[in-house]
Amino acid sequence: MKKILVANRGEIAIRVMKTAKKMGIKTVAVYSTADRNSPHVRFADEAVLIGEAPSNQSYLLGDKIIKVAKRLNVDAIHPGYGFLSENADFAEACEANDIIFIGPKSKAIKIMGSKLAAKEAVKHYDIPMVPGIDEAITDVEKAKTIANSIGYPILIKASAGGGGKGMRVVEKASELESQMKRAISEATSAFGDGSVFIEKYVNSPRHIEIQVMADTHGNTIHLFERECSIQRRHQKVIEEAPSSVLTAELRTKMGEAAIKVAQACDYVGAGTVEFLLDEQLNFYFLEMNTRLQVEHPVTELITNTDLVELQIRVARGEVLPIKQNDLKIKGHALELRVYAEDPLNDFLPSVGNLEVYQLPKGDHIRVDNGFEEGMDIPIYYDPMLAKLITYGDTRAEAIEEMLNAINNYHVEGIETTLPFGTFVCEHEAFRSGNFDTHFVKKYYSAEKIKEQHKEEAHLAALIAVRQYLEDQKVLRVPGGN
Ligand code: MV4
Repeated sequence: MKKILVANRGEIAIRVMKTAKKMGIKTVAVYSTADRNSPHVRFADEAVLIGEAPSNQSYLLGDKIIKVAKRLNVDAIHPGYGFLSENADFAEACEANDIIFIGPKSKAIKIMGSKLAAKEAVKHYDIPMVPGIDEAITDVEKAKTIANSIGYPILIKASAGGGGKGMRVVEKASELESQMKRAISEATSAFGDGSVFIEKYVNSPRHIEIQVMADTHGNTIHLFERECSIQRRHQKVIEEAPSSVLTAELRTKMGEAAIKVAQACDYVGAGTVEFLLDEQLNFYFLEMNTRLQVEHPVTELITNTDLVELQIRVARGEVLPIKQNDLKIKGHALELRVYAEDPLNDFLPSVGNLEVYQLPKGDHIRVDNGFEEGMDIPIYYDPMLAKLITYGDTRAEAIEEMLNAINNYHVEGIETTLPFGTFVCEHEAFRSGNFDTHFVKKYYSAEKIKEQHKEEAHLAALIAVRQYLEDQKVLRVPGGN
């Protein structure tokens, strides 16, 4: 494998290219007209313009990307996350053109892309699942019978949905019929598939996911868990590894369950198995993501692994160089997703120019960054600028490192989620580990950030006055003795 095309942009494109370069593999970038001056274009050995700014005219054009790959004699394509990373047809098209798709086979992508097909695949492996029905429901009376048997509140979920899209909570029987009809019509228009199913609603769950890695020689390992409960409208904002609530025994059980889920779909490569953890520490299989996830760096830091290197080795047909017993958790890692969004304006995208953009530096700081000072923020794509990752021997140290790193991350010209990171890391519920997926709804408001800004301004004023008085003291000396 001499040359890899990275079919992505921003921080993940650069991150993948860094590992490829480390392995002596040439890299090809593809870019849209909006990304002409993006760092990932300059970082690659070769770069090809593939279309106009909108994703469906550029980064989603699988056929055009494959044409570029063939023309440049590319051996493999790494899809990153988002875009074509979970597109089974693209994975198949790569293989049909003798280009290695650095990811799972299309069969696994198809199975795990449907929540119902995923449940069907894993149910023979004795994996704990939320009580409910594991087939598409169209008949309201049948739905009512099932809902009564599992007890309200229930969740209606779209089989083709994901990331919270197509989910509706139903508190009582009288709401079921109208909510089901809405769920089916929404799923049909959003996903082209109106299949919905019912689950018992797990109150105050934590979102725990297990990283798995499988080679083509029958070896599947897990690389422990990530806690992703700090979410805003199903968008993860802070992730960490390990979770502050998992016991060693629970970690082993969830790791083994995740490996079985991967085996259930003959998985190859890097994948993530998502679970819900309830207040009694029961875990339930939710879904499997068949891609390298945004938050993978926290796993890399506590296991001292390079997951992209493992992906490339597996794609080259190598036996996994790591055995399960080789893996140990060391320390604690925290990731803050730095979005160009305004926490004081309902996290709406903040467009503009990165007039100042200076990254924090330090032994315990990693910034997977996709932007440079002076760049404009394109409006066409996910507004994530970078991922700020910090490491400590303990969770408390990782949190302190994060607070310091945020203070040394200087951005002017746009608003970002950095102040939100400070709010979370200073909050007692987060610091104590006593939180769930309702943290943001429960504790956050824009007022909290405004209070934070006031305190910072007050502190800055005090420092300025003290400095002024110090200077005055020095200035008074010439007249005195
Ligand atoms: C659930 C749940 C509670 N009960 N299913 C969210 C998106 C996808 N990963 C599945 N998700 C959930 N499924 C049952 N039966 C809670 C979540 C969930 C969540 C729900 C609302 C708000 C934020 C959430 C974050 C993670 C998981």
